[in-house]
Amino acid sequence: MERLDRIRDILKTIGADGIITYSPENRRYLSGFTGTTGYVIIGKKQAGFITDFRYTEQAAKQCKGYEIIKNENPLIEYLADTIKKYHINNLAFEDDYMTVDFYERLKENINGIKMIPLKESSGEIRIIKDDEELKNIAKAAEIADLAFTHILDYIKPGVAELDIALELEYFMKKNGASGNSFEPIIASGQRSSMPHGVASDKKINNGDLLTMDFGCVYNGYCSDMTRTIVVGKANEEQKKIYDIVLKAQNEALLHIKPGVSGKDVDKVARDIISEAGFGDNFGHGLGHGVGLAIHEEPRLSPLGNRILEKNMVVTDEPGIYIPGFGGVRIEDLVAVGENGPIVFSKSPKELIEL
Ligand SMILES: [Mn+2]
Repeated sequence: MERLDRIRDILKTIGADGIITYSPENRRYLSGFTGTTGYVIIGKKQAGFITDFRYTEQAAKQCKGYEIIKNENPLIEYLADTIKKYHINNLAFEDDYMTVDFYERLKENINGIKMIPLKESSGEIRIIKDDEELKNIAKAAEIADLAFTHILDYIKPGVAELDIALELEYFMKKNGASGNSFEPIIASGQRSSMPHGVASDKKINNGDLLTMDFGCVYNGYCSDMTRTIVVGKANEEQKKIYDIVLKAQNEALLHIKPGVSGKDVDKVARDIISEAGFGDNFGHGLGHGVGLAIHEEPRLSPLGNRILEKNMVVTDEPGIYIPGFGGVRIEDLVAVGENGPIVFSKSPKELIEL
């Protein structure tokens, strides 16, 4: 199985010959298991899926190439036995997920076996998407696009941000999504200067900037998009800020291709915003990877050293936020194609005045 080969290659680079993983995303990615409890242990030749009686039948159907092991209590002994049975000497683990308590109990039960934190390698596991993953992400983006078109008819002065959030979620679920990929950010008027202003009971006023950042989950895969509109007629300052962000977003998009670092793409947008005089008002990274998790590798930010490769999926989402005035963010979801970006988000980006 391709994914098992890939993880074994990653393990080699950190001197490990096995791994225990149970974060929901890595568990699903490596085993195919969609339930909520289960432990993946991969050795040089074997792979095991340990779960309790509630899930053994499901695991047997979903986890191809895995030995299904039913655990009783104490769980930790079943894990330790499997690690020993697979002759793992250097066991990688998810240091960004495993609790200290779990780490200590496992270590106690596998004495002599070295435990190696995945650290940065953790982000490498799911960083390149296969065709099926790309299809799921594209579908999740398509549902979000439909929801955006739908919501434009719904928005009018007097409607609360929370109502917009609820309507988006309802619409996306009605159209095949299993849920939001995160709590929608619906920020209007002065609230739009808060990059992560989740929906409140504030009602939309005429003349408000309205930032909507949302996405859904389809077959386990996330989408993420942002559009900012003006409810009513935009004033000159709103238009000016919007145009700068749009220019930064479009220019950065053109630089999303194999061989370029996340940092370089971020710089393209950041330079445009800084030169326009708003460098201090763009206080977050340009984008992030998206897949089974809403935020994953690679990062497009001043710290993004990872070189982009074909079939990574990232967001391009510059913004300008001015306290007391409001904010603008525009975000597309994009796959890194062989020669440039493949943009999943199809919603228009010209300023919409409702
Ligand atoms: Mn995003």
